[in-house]
Amino acid sequence: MRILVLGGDGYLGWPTAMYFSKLGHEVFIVDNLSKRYWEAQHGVSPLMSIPSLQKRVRIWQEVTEKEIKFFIGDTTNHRFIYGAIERAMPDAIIHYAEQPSAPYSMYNREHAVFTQVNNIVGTLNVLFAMKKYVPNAHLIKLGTMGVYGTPNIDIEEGFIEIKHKGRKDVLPFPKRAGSFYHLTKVHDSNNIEFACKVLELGATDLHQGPVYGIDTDETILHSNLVTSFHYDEIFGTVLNRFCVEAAIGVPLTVYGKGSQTRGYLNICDTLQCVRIAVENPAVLGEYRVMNQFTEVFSVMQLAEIVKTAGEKMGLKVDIRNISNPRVEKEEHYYNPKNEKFLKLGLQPHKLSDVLLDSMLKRIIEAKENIDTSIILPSIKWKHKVI
Ligand code: USQ
Repeated sequence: MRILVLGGDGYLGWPTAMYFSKLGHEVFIVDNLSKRYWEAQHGVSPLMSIPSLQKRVRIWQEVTEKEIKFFIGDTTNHRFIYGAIERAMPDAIIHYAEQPSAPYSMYNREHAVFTQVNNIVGTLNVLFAMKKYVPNAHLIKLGTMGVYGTPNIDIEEGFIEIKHKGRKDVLPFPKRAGSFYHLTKVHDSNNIEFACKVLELGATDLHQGPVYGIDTDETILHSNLVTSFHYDEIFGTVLNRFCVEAAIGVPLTVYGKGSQTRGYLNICDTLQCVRIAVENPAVLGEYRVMNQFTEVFSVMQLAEIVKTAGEKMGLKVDIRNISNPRVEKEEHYYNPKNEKFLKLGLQPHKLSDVLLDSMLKRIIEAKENIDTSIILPSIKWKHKVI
């Protein structure tokens, strides 16, 4: 198949591009390299430095003899994305090309507005470009479990049957996102569902939980094929941060009570889920939602797991409850469903000591790169209006 990965320079996009290339598909990347700019803007950088996209693609070709083509440009520029899609003529478009950080979107007014315009306008342009050049292609859009919030009922996969005053209907599951970033995914979902109906496109909206992990089968083929692993307060997801904190002897930063609960998954399972979605496409006119996570943990449970794994390796690991910079429920019911991927054959990589051992070892090897000043949270949800 011809596969276009939007956001193919990022933490998940780059491993996805290599994964599909290795499977024998013809892979194209679109990226505007803005993640590298946002990092510079806030003085943070990934644990392992990332070569230019040009160099990564060249090394990939040297190692595997497979070519990944790329277009540098911005999805919010409709002329650019129309041109890229016309040239790539993809059968499937895997869309990660959004500002992915909740704290970034909560930094100030300008970051909130930027995140919403960037994510929502970019996705709209992709939908119209699909209709114009590849109306039969399948859009696989990376969304977030965070769109649902933490309701006091089970979380279904996108839709719920509601009975009201003697009548019933299947309606979108109520959304209650927890940041201006998470809200972009709510708005994207509404736009995509509507576009599927009126433009007769086929799309799968993947509501993904926080991802953890450093390596995939492809990133380990060469030191320069590593992905953009963050541990800072802006781009680092919680388990990745805890592993870095454990490796350098900084107390694990549990926000608030730590009973906040989410559905997590290994980076290798992101690739597996996206492949399953590509191989089982939505039909034209269909908007489909699949919840993408494998295991549910509270933040404190994650901290305890990292502490146990770290101590087995001789590290001294402390857990510290720090004042929660976010506005989020700390004690809540959480029972999300993830049956669709399991039914389609997902084989989860569960969080085990083996994985944490290898992650911790990898982090310890790169220890001299760690900047301890970017770990503690400074971005507050309840900031002063600017
Ligand atoms: N947390 C801590 N300590 C930390 C960092 C985070 O206790 O040092 C807590 C947060 O308060 C939150 C939970 O851990 O309750 C998850 O936070 P996170 O930073 O790992 O995840 P989040 O900000 O929700 O965003 C990440 C990705 C985003 C994706 C989302 C999926 O950055 O792109 O959409 O996970 S979900 O969380 O299901 O919405």
